[in-house]
Amino acid sequence: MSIRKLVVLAGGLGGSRCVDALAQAAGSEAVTVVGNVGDDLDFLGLHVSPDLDTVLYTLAGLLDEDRGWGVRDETYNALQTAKALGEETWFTLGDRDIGLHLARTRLLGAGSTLSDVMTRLAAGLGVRVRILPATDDPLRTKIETAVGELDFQEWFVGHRHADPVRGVRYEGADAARPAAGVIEAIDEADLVLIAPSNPYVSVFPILAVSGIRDALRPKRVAALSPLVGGKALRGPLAEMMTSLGHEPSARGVAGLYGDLIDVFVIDPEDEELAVNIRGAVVCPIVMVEPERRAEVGRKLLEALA
Ligand code: FO1
Repeated sequence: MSIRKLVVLAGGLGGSRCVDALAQAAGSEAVTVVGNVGDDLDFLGLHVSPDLDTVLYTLAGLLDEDRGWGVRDETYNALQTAKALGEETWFTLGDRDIGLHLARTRLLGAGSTLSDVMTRLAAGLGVRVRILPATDDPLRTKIETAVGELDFQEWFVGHRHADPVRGVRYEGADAARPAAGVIEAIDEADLVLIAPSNPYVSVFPILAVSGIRDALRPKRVAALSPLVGGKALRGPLAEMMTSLGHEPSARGVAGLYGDLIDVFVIDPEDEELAVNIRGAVVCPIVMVEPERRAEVGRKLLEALA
């Protein structure tokens, strides 16, 4: 089967690297991203969409690859001024990044939807992959911990994701509708790929939007394991799985997706788990170095075709 149109459900750094790999292998026009907005926040009066922006900056070649978020070669003059004026600065926004948030916040205030804004920002940065938020409606991930329920970024950045997670909730999901174009893109796709992102805080907030899970049912859906050798390349997934009572392994993640997926791609390092995973495909999935991504993307498409 040839894969001409692909939808990627993506959040965070793992998601953006995967989108980059597939766009290099299949061509930018072949790929539509349906991105997580559960970790969006309003900070210093600006609307920040970290997961969508990580995808955008990665594809534009602007991402700070070492840090995994924000723009490389940043400066922080605006934030320092805000700090000197007594404003909150626990969430680090660089000057260039702030420029993007200023544009987004103004456009949203003038009545544009987040999906319209993302189309405009992508065009402005020369990105040809279509980046859609899962929803234009408010949806926020909430993390339940021993110290109470925290907003996602309060837990992730403010508390350095140190508090063990007791539960995760997607506030607003019941009322949230898919953004314009999301269901159509899924309907037209030859394959829907769930990126190697954290299921709880990147993928489930997308699937929580009414209509998206149902749209996936007739499709061929493949997921890439976000854990290799039981460890996430970045982020707290393994710890979250343990604290939520699941085995922190590729097999554990496949179990979380259950019969939503037809194929589960694991890294050769986890080959011995394949016999116990329904629809397991073994293929290299580590795509940290930008120069290796085209090859990883090509092998992945070959394995999934
Ligand atoms: N992550 C941090 O660990 N500390 C930060 O101060 C921080 C700021 C930030 C600003 C813009 C942006 O797009 C991302 C930012 N991130 C920061 C990353 C972000 O919290 C996470 O990448 C995601 O939300 C989790 O996928």
